[in-house]
Amino acid sequence: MAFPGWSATPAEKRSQIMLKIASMIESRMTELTEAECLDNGKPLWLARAVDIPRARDNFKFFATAILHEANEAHQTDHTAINYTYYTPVGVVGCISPWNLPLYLFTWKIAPAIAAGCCVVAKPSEVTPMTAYLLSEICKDAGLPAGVLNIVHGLGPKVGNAITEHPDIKAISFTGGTKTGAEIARKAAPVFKKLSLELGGKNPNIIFADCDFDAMLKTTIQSSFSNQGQICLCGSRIFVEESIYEKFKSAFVERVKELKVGDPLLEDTRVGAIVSKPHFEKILSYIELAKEEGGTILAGGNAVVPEGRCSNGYFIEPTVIDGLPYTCRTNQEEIFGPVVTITSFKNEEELLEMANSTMYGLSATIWTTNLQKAHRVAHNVHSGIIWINCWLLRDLRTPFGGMKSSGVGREGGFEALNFFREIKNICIKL
Ligand code: TXE
Repeated sequence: MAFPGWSATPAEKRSQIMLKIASMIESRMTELTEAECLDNGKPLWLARAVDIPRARDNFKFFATAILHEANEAHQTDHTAINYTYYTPVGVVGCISPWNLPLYLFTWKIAPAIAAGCCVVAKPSEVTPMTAYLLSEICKDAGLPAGVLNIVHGLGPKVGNAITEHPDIKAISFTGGTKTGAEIARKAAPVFKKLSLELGGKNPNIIFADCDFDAMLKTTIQSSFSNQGQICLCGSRIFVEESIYEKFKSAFVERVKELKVGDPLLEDTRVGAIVSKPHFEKILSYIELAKEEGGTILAGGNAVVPEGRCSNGYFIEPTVIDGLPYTCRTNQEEIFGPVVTITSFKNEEELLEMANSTMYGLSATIWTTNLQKAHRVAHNVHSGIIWINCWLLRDLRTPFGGMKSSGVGREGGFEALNFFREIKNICIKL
């Protein structure tokens, strides 16, 4: 019942409610930040600087986007005029993961409700707290009942029910590639629209002519932010042969300085791994790397911090070299504070290695040579390329991956249009 009402609500009114939600996220920033930190194990400062502000901005961005749209028209010589007409697809499902809980949950919900859809949304069962708080905020902001329906529960049960429900016309999912494949299998026979943001095994490509200090600083972040539990982390670092030794020693030295421990402490750089099964999975990959012949240059072990977090799941930031690019450690998504470093002789060899995985989400390229930067960017099989930066986000840009990293793009009008049916209307002149 909520759907026709919400889809018929003028864009300006939808926008006002969404802006109210954004400002209420802002006013409950401290509470949301603490909830995210306690639920997920990420450092408090990170939730404060990134996760919750971004959740607020997701609402702001899509709330204002719908006030500035224009439809396309195509003139067919002198015989006809076509115009494009958009309608919301109806009730949609949004399923999100645990690594950036409120950030990714709202990244899906905001464009869906902005487009005029009603949403059945499921946060990860591992990190439900901020989704619960969001439901309070939406009520207080005056979002009509039934527009956003947050359902908590396990993936195979609740997530699957959302995927299979015949009245849910589109699914926007972020999570593991295996789960994405399962959702695609269920959704395909009934032709549901699908947006799948899946895993990554992203190359971080470092040429000898890069700005070394800037590269080193950002490479620490792109390797270990959020304990490496971001699908965009650059977990495979490729370094041009002539600076390999210099990079290796400078990087390892910086990595060893990163403080692992209580996420509530301001000087913690690496917080807790999200869950015991995930902690065990990451450690098993470190063991695998050793079996595959890798050398652990830094980290490699679980950490037991003193005090409050002594029974938590902490892993040292880990750097491994000496592995072939084809081995499992270098091909499978570990999704933890573990990176490998590999040297390359030339662009040809680099591209062979960088493009060798089943994933194609993002890549980072470090060079001061503009032509080389563009050439490599064009030849790396990834949906998102950062040159001399990492995770510099503009919410208008298409966000998503190639190959097994997903289907479709989020962000900007791509996201709004995913939640719409697009109709062409042709008028004979
Ligand atoms: O994610 P799942 P998991 C990767 C990462 C990680 C792996 C598995 O490599 O180790 O995925 O993580 C819901 N039908 N990423 O198992 O299961 C689930 O409840 C419908 C990458 O924790 O994919 C949760 O809400 N839904 C990633 C969501 O899917 C189902 C972020 C994601 O959980 C379902 C997280 C089903 N059958 C993990 N089964 C990224 N791309 O950022 C589970 N779910």
